[in-house]
Amino acid sequence: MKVLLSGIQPSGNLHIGNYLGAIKQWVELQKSYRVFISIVDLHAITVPQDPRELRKNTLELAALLIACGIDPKKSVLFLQSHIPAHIELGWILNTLTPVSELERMTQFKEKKERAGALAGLLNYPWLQAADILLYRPDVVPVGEDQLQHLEFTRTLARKFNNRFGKTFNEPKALIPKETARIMGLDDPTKKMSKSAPSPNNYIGLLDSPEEIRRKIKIAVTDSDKEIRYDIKTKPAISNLMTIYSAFSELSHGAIEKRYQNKGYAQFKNDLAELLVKKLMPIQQKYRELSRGKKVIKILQDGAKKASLVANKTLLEVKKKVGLLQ
Ligand code: ATP
Ligand code: LTN
Repeated sequence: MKVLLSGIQPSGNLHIGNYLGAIKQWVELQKSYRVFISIVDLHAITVPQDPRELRKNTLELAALLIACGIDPKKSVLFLQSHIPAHIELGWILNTLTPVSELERMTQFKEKKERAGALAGLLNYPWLQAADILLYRPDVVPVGEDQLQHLEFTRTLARKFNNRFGKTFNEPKALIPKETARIMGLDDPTKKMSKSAPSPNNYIGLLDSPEEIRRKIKIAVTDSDKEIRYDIKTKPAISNLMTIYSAFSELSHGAIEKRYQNKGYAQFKNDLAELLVKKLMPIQQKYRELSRGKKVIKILQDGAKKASLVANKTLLEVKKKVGLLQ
């Protein structure tokens, strides 16, 4: 079976953009891939975190991923910090990494403005490369913003192979097309983001029905009243249609037909009810999971399974590099 690996930061407020752009694909691909999902808590601390919040967000994310359909029987869900091999391989890859390449990374340049140029932020990419290469995945589903980190990973794999003999494959990025960029409800020119200044920007997976209805009601629309998909001239309604389409499996054309000669109010009302209905089972499952110790147990099992694969790769790498066993 082919292998898929992805990572997600436990930064709280998971929204429908994260769900449609990432998690939904992972869930679907469980049918055809051996899936590894790493909650990258060591990456999260490259920007300041409140320890209590970090613990809460990590458990919340694990429970939400399971509630969304990541099945611990099929897939390996684990915390990055539970597998020391990530840091060990990361260190070895770090010794092959020119500082200039790290300084050139868009994410580093952007985040250092906000968080300051800490070494952890600069060194983020070689840890991500280790996250990936340890599991020898065929594909790595990521958002467009991560393409640079994936290219960096592939370059490191090639470099290591050239120097020490064929060890790693070069994994491919897998980018979802339609839902790759769900835009903000309050500003359709920018992507929906949990770090947006206002929570009206996004629908959180844990938002209550009242919040969902309120946020959709006040979502920005375009100047005319037509429900028509045109990303250039009608970016706001097109974004809402993409959300509608993703949750209903109706095409943009079918939605246009359904809402011909009906105004935005009817469309928005139906979209809100669709979201309430589709998020309800996820929220229910999440609440059940949050009550017991089941999530912790799943993460412990995940760590056991992940470490078997990771330690095997690490041992091979250490031998090749000349580290005495
Ligand atoms: P922030 O919004 O604070 O920058 P984020 O929401 O992008 O963070 P990440 O943890 O970086 O959160 O992303 C998790 C996954 O969700 C990634 O694969 C990312 O590409 C995807 N994703 C995030 N926002 C969107 C969006 N608006 N549309 C589609 N996919 C998204
Ligand atoms: N940098 C990624 C998260 C991430 C990741 C990974 C994704 C860390 N390690 C390994 C895929 C594979 C992000 O910010 N979305």
